[in-house]
Amino acid sequence: MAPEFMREKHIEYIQSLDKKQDELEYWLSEHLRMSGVYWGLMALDLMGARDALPREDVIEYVKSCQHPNGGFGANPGHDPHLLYTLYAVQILFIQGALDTIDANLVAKFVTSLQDPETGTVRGDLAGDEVDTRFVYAAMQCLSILDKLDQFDVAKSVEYIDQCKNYDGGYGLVPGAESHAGQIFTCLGALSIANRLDLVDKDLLSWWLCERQVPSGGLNGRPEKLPDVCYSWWVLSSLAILGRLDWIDRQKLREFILDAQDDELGGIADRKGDMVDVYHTHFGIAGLSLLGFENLEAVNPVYCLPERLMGRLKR
Ligand code: GRG
Repeated sequence: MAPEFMREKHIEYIQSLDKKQDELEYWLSEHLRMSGVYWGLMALDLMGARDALPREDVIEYVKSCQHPNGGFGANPGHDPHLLYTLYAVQILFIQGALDTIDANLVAKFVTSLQDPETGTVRGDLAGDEVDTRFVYAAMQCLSILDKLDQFDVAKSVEYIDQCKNYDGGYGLVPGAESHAGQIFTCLGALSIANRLDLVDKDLLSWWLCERQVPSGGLNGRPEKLPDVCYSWWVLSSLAILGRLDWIDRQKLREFILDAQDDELGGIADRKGDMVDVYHTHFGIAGLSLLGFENLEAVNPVYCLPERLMGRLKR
């Protein structure tokens, strides 16, 4: 039988993460700090413990990562990147502190990453890496800031449609293999654009529910190992398509609960592995989508608390 959900342990685990500055792991993950704050804050929020991190310190930290061009880096002094800009905006949104930044400046950074000819979006100004993750990140960011009108939504929707595969899924770029993470970002972007009509819903839902393996866990593509994080990438996609009941919810719940660490708290990719804040967040968000453990509801498109969605002007 799977263990109980270890709410108090998970809260303590997340609170402990910022106190490990004498450990190598803390510094090895320096380039991910902004993501860690978003994941930690979200997990706490869904557990109803949103005050477990000091609000003012969080806001001040996020603002200290902003570059004069409007974008945010993963840590103070790091180059700005679209993904950290999204996480920064999400954190400030959760904290009700969006009015402390210049939304137009952030939007200018984000829109400058879109290629007006192709609709592709780069992750940063220095590189030429394009990825469907970035289209989603740009659109969610601008949607929260109420600046989506500054972005060529139709052009990027056209690009996402080019990434659709014969199996109904979506990949990183046109012609790339379907992957659950990329499917989430494409469905998220299409949902923000109000263009879910372009999705082959039945075909894709079949592909998504076939991600459940006999252990109950979900993988990200055929023949791969299950991983707790796909309890988000796959499940949120099924939620967007209105097909959450196409998988065995109880078996997935047990798979997630089995991946908890009963000493340290936190959730790992699968049973017996080391926990981290990424899997802790996506495990809890997955349980929330499944409607278990008295968690706050999470919005499957924005990966933000559902109760705050009324603040969006969409
Ligand atoms: C606000 C929730 C949110 C997200 C922001 C960063 C991002 C936008 C989306 C990431 C989507 C994505 C591509 C997720 C997949 C991550 C992952 C586990 C990749 C692993 O890929 P492989 O090939 O692993 O290493 P598999 O499981 O296929 O063996």
